[in-house]
Amino acid sequence: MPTAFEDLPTTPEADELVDAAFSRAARAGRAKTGWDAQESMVRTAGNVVSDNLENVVTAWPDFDALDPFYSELAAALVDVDAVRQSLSSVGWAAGQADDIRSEYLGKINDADADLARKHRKQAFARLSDVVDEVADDLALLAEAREDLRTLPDLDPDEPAIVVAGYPNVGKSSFVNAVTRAHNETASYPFTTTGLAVGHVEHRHVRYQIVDTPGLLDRPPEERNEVESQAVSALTHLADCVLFLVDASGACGYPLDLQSSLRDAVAAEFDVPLLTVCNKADRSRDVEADHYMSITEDDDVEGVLQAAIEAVGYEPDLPFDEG
Ligand SMILES: Nc1nc2c(ncn2[C@@H]2O[C@H](COP(=O)(O)OP(=O)(O)O)[C@@H](O)[C@H]2O)c(=O)[nH]1
Ligand SMILES: [Mg+2]
Repeated sequence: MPTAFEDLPTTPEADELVDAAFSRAARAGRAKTGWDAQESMVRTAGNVVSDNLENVVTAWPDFDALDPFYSELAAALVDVDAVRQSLSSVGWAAGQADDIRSEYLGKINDADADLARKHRKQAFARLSDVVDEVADDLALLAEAREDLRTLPDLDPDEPAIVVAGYPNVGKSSFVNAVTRAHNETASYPFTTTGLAVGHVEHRHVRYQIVDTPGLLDRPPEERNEVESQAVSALTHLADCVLFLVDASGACGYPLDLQSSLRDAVAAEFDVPLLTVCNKADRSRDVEADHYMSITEDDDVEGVLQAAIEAVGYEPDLPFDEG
């Protein structure tokens, strides 16, 4: 399932667009002579500029209509207001290009071939100016597109189990272990925010298992603005949180710190949170909902099933299961 921004087409640079418009126009002109050639060049250049600018605008999804998970994640990565502003400027420029084409086609209509050539040159200069005026906007949109295309392959409509806990408690080990056990593709990192996702299937429902290094592995007050925004996006996605603790202390974080992080995460997420004591082969010395050892393969599947149960997902079946 493509993310909201995966299919955004490349945004042309201002120079590229002007070059493309004028060379297409020159080709159209070469097929004709005299007045006809000038008329055809203005029509073609105007169309190429306005169509391309219009396409940039229409390719973007409406931020207000996006699933909150994606609109918040997008806000973590790009300045949404700046993107909106640039889209509106580019839309304005598309309209200007349209107007210039009509205006100069009108002038050429009443002109002889010589005067038509002068009008055509003026029309080109004005088209070029209009595109130049939005050069910065086109550059901003091109950059925003690059940033947003890397959004993780998470589906707001699929149930999601979010795995949290301090570094080295076993989050990645858990995601990898359950993903492998279900013969699914391994999780992969989403570098911008550190999100990684694995999948498991249970009773024909696909669950997303989301690893959260750099996000839900430290106290909220230590997150920067982008991280806070990404966590906020995650709260829209999560259907259940697995909070891993390591009672053995091998992870390097004392238990009281781990407990207060768990309380902070529980307060942020409005979904069931299960406390899981991992590395139970080393220590079980903490109150938890589940005790597991990934290295010993002890109750890993049990924890996954408990999470799936906590999600309580009821698919809309197209038919009765009978
Ligand atoms: N003894 C023991 N070590 C574990 C267990 N689960 C993970 N580890 C080890 O803990 C370390 C950190 O695990 P990792 O999955 O990278 O933690 P993350 O930082 O939370 O993703 C690795 O060396 C794992 O092999 C476990 O159940 N028992
Ligand atoms: Mg990890």
